[in-house]
Amino acid sequence: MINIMKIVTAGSAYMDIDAYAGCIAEAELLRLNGEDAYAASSAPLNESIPRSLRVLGISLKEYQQGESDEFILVDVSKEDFFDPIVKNGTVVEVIDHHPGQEKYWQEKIGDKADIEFIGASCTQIFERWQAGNRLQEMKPEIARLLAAGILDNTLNFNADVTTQRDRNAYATLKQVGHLPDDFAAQYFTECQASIEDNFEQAVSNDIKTMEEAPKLPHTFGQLTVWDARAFALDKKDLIAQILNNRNSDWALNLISISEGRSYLLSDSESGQTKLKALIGSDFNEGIAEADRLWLRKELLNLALS
Ligand SMILES: [Mn+2]
Repeated sequence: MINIMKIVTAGSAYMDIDAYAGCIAEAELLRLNGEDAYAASSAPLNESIPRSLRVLGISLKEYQQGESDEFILVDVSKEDFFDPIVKNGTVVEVIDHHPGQEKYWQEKIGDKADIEFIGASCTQIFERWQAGNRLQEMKPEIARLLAAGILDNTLNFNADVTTQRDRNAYATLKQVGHLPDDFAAQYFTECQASIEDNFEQAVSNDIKTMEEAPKLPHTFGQLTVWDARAFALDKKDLIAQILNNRNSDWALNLISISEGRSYLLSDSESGQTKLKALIGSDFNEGIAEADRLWLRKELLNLALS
């Protein structure tokens, strides 16, 4: 008899909290439903998974190749981005909230492709627990992980991808996990501390080149923190040093979640000129305070329109 093991995994570059929590919670749900399953990844964890969420006993396991491994992908649907462990078996299910690969997977695995454009994969996984009537069996630690994944991927419900489904999922998870009212502040404050602990790496992890959009600075970083006001002043020289090393035409979008606004950082003349032309923000000592929260991808859409 062949032993089928289901392995829940995500992308290869790094794991954020949406992928991490989604994989762990999906594997737990499969086990409750009587299947052999575990969550595994060979990717590094990023700073969206602070220490308090790396709880002993509720985490990823090391992948061990079995005789018949089936893979379930969470938070990723582009095959090029899959964790390399997926090569050891067959993909039986894809749960993702990034558009682009819906048709491909629909043709390949039919209704086992669950690709929807909502705020977080953790919302999709939560809804599976809800639909299967398993919420009363959800450990508070799992609820806490899923809630953090939704907060992170929706930027505390500020991002344009946020849907009512994400809000509903969070509201229920808050009860299941006995989360305090200021859980968002606690979570993002802890993430901000881990960014500061490993600052250069955190900046380098999210730098994109905007070759397709000449109206934008060529090299464009993005960093998300809870409260960016003091952070921007404190870190702007270090940020300039890191970005200037890549290209003299640069900027960084510093998202301040508690204020619901962005600060644009640049000491580059072309970077400042381009951003002023695009959104009318004036730079003062290398910092422009935007009147709203911008995602870099929204600035890209604006520059291309
Ligand atoms: Mn995600």
